[in-house]
Amino acid sequence: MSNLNRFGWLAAALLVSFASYAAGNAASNAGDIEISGAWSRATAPGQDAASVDLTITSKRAATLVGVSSPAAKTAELHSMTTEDGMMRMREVKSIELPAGKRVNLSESGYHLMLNGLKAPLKEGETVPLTLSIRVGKQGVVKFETMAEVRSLTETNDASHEDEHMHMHMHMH
Ligand SMILES: [Cu+2]
Repeated sequence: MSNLNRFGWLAAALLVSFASYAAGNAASNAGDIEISGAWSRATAPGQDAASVDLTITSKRAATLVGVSSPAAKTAELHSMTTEDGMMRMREVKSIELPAGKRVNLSESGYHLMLNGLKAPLKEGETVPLTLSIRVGKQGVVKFETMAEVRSLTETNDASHEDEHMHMHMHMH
């Protein structure tokens, strides 16, 4: 991706951040939600989908109900389970965020899925994400965060083999 594109994204993300900051203030307790550590792995040649992991802590019970990114045609909430020794992932409508509990998506068996990437993800870039979170009866509030793109060989605590299968499934 060219630098121009990257700066374009950043500028767009900043504008959206201001907009959602204002929206966040309107919903009085939006500041009670903390989103951190978003990251994705650089894509392999031909790979046009990527999974994103991040951590959300909400002071009050909340529900993650959606995600979008200007970097992808569509984005979904996914669960990943092992069935008969095969890693399977499927779209889920929501992910619960219990009050005061630090929820790391991948540790909980979830991830965000970016489908139809508009450009390959390269190490060192950042990918803007908009999370839709329902907080109590206040309705859905949008939160901005940036996912850091790490090297293709980056692993988290999941085994490398699992990650490989994960990636492989998305390429088919
Ligand atoms: Cu997935």
